[in-house]
Amino acid sequence: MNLKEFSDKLFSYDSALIFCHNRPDGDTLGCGLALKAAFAQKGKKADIVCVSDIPLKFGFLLSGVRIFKPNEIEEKYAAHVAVDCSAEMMINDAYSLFVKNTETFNVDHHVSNTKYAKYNYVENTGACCEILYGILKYAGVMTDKYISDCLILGIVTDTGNFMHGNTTENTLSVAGRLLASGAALHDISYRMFKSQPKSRATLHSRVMSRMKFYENDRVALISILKKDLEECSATSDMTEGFIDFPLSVDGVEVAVSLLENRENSYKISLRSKGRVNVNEIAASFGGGGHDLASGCVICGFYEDVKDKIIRAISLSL
Ligand SMILES: [Mn+2]
Repeated sequence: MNLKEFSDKLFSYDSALIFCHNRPDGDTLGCGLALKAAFAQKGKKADIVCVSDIPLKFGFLLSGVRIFKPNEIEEKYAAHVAVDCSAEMMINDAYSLFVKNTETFNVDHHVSNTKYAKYNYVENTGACCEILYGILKYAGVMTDKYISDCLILGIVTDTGNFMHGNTTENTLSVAGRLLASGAALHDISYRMFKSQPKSRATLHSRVMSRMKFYENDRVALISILKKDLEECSATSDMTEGFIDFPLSVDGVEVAVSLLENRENSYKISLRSKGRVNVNEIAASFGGGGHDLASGCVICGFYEDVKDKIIRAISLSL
């Protein structure tokens, strides 16, 4: 199915329930909010569901939009659409709701996508919002200021403000067209990259002061434990972007972040400068993502989890 066919099919339905991934980022939310607004523009109904709470920093774009939890969904929607979700596990507990409808759509930019829907559109772009821009264009949706803001949010966050290697000519071309239609690029970049609450700054300095190096300083590891969050009055969503700091260290090839999400369960994030394919490493633990940025969950005691992931990385160095 090409992009136009996917767009035609998606917009042939009168209502949609949009699924954003757990621990939502700017890309999944940007896609979700833009698609909901696009449906509204066509006189159709769409709602957004997400298992996680929405980080405060995205509040400025919600403008009264309610993001539902799976158990709050009572209505039936003609189609179910997952945005920026590479696998069933990213929709998490909402997956059982997702598959209650036979008309399921999956639009994503992760190479590891498991094509879990009836209609799948996966393309290796910088942000899923880049793909969504094309879908909305084919559907004849006008990219007004609000939709442009939503889409540029996903693009700036997933490309690290156009600094990651996933920034392509298409990324900049879509971003340019969004700017032309009113996207507040500077304001949104500033909110995402140049401002933070005190609790995050406190957590950041604490976590970075304990950074550890392995494999002749080619691997840098940070850990965020439950008690760190509690003692800094911070929430786990605030750790987004932390991994950029260990990766920035000269000589480091792979950065690892261990986030304690439950007792004896750690959410692992991996970033590579290019030599190591961290998608393969994450996949060996049942996770996935991109070659340069991926993640997985490993259960066990902290020291065991740390040893397992460091050993897996050392085999790829
Ligand atoms: Mn994304």
